[in-house]
Amino acid sequence: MTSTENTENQLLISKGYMVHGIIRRSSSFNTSRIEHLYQDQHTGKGKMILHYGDLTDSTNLVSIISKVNPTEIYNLGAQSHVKVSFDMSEYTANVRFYQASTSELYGKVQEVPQSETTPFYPRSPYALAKQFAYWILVNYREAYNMYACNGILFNHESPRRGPTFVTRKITRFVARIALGHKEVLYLGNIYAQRDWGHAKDYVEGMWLMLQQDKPEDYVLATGETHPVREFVEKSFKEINIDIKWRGEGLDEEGYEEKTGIVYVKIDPKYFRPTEVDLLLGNPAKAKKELKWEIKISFNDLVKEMVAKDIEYLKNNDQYN
Ligand code: GDR
Repeated sequence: MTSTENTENQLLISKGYMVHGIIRRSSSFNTSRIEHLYQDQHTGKGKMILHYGDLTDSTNLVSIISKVNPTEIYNLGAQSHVKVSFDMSEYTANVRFYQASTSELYGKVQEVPQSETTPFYPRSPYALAKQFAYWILVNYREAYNMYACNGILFNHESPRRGPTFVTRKITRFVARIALGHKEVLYLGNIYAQRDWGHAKDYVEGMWLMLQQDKPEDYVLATGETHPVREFVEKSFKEINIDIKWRGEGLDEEGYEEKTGIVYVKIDPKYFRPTEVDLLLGNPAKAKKELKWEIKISFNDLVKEMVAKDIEYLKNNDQYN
């Protein structure tokens, strides 16, 4: 479950949709981040139903789709077996399909800023699988005249981001420091640059894509890029620590000047064999055609993520 999936459900519910989600079976509970959405069912306000399923199980997917008969499908799964969803010909004429494509498709820098016309150069197995999904969607749109869109979304974050992604890893750590823990944060490539936006803005764009007269592919991005290092600095600023970096290159460490406490170290374990060095998107098409606008700035995103992590940590013993 991703931060977007979560925020998208909330947006759709607020627009009056009945949302059906697919979750994988697991031996432990893993729905804490959406509990507030579906628990309401018992009070009559429920607008979300979860079905057990898996994107790799086509029979199960076909059965859920037949039962639910949705008007819009948002495929945010990482293992994208888009094709399966199209194996029902009479149904495909009506459904509107959103495919979560990604700025990872741009991979090795070919052009900056990156737009809908920039060539792809995927640099990870994840991005390669996404490239397949991107093109199969275009192919089905052209072959069967389906209403299907690729949203090429640049990084979008929120306090619900999984803790292993770099933004949340940083803000959780900063919250721990704020509350007096003495620890070191280990990071990989702090020079990688990302075009980071707030998931709340991006889900609005995803929805807008499915409300147009004609299905097309759109880049959603802020048009600003920041190195990971800046995300670290800004997050520490939120708790009034002015990180100064020492050392050169990737072995550098951050420390708090007055006391000399080391907060950040580089661990090559987090380096990727092939890195995506620079992502900077050009959202001009979405702005013009969808009238999509970014409402939450980079600074406000950092502020919200740090504040929420401090709040979570204060209120949740298990989180320690
Ligand atoms: P990304 O997100 O790979 O851009 O994909 P992530 O937050 O994992 O990495 C961003 C950049 O930070 C660098 N980095 C680290 N990353 C992690 N996870 N942990 C670290 O300790 C660390 N140190 C430095 C990375 O090398 C990278 O350059 C996200 C995912 O949500 C994808 O699914 C989605 O498609 C894209 O965003 C858009």
